[in-house]
Formats: sequence, C-alpha cells, structure tokens
Amino acid sequence: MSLDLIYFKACPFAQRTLIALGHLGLEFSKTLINPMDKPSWMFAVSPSGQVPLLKVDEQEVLFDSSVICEYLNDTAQGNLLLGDALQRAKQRCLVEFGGECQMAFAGLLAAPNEEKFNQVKTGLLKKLAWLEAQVDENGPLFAGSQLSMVDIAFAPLFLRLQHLQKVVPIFTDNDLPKISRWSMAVLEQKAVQESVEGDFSMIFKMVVGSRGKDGFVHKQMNQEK
Ligand SMILES: N[C@@H](CCC(=O)N[C@@H](CS)C(=O)NCC(=O)O)C(=O)O
Repeated sequence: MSLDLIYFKACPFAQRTLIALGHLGLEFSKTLINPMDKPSWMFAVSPSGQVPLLKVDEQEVLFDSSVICEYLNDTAQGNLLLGDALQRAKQRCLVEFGGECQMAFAGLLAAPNEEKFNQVKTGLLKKLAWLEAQVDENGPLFAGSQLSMVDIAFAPLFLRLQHLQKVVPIFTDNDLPKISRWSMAVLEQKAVQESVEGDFSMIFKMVVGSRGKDGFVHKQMNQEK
C-alpha cells in the first residue's frame, strides 16, 4: 500500500496526520503544496480546497484530518481510539472540539486590535476551561500514559499556544493546571516533535506575518525585537 500526504507546511490539521503517521510507524511520502498557489488538480479531489489530503495507492483520496487519522489507525491496527463504542465516540467528540479550539486560536492571530484579541481570547479560554475538566487527573496524557487520538488532535494547538504565549500571555499553569501539564507531555512526544519540519518559531512567525499581518499579535511580535 502507498500513502502520500498532501499538505501545507504550517497547517495544524496536516500536523495531526503527520503525528499519526509517525506514531503508527507507517511509511509514506509527502507532497508539499503552496497555499497561495494551489494546483488545479487539488480541487478535483478536495471539495473544500483544503489540506490535509491522503492519497492511497495513487487512486483514492481522503480528506479531513480526523478521518485520515482514523483511517491510518485502522490501517496500522493502532490503538489511538480507546475503549468501547461510547468511549470512542466521546474521543471523536473531543477531536471535533479540538478543531473548534484551533479555529478560535486562528482568530487570535487574525485579531486586528487588542480589543478583538481579548474578545477572542475570552472565547478560547471558555473552551479550554471546559476541556480542563475532561483531562485525566493523573495524566500525563489526556487519558493516561498512552498516546490517543485526543492527544494528537490537540498537539498542534498546544505547540502554537506555546509559541504565542512567548509573545502574549494567554493563561498560566495555575489557571489551567491539567491542560498545562498535559500539553507539556504531548509536546515531549517523539512523534509530535518529529512532525515539525525545521524551526517552528520561524514557521509561527511566518504564519503570524501572513494570517495576522498588522494585527495585534503581529505588532506585539515586532515590538519584541
Ligand atoms: N476540518 C479540516 C480543516 C482543514 C483546514 O482548515 N485546512 C486549512 C489549512 S490549515 C486549509 O487547507 N486552508 C486552505 C483554504 O481553506 O483555502 C481538517 O480537519 O482537515
């Protein structure tokens, strides 16, 4: 079987699939796309024109990171989804929620001024406060010691929050102790570290400079220099 991942370098959803591929030990190739210059063939296989896409055996194409991660898990007979049908469904709910949190994070970068930034931040913190209550008491990962689909779903957000917090504080360890501990454990995972190509601080700067050009975060970042 051949697997080709079609992705943008800075895409958090593509990063989820890279983590799953690495963790599950599957062999794959990668096709890097420039988001500013998408090839026309992409629209034939991706109705939304989004990445990640997974080409299987050079024929079938799957889209949506959560679907791709589940397919990879099934293919490798992995155990990224744990427990009975209801427990697995609950993990899928959290994966979906991870996407919502990621979109809220994108809103922070895009905020044109401090007022809008604080408004979006309040929304994100509300989501994270709900999430805090769902995290395993002992950790270190979401549901204990084993990496799961929920860890993979949130890993890209945790990485981006870590970099954003160097520029603008969002929350402290005391505000969200379980998420803080969980995110540290997730970012220490080998598959998470290997999912980043090159220096992520440079990638993050590039994203802020394009997605959030002249916005609040961009200005704060430039003031830092
Ligand atoms: N729900 C999708 C979201 C994917 C997504 O938002 N991808 C972004 C890049 S991070 C994209 O392709 N954006 C390009 C566009 O919308 O034109 C998933 O989980 O795969």
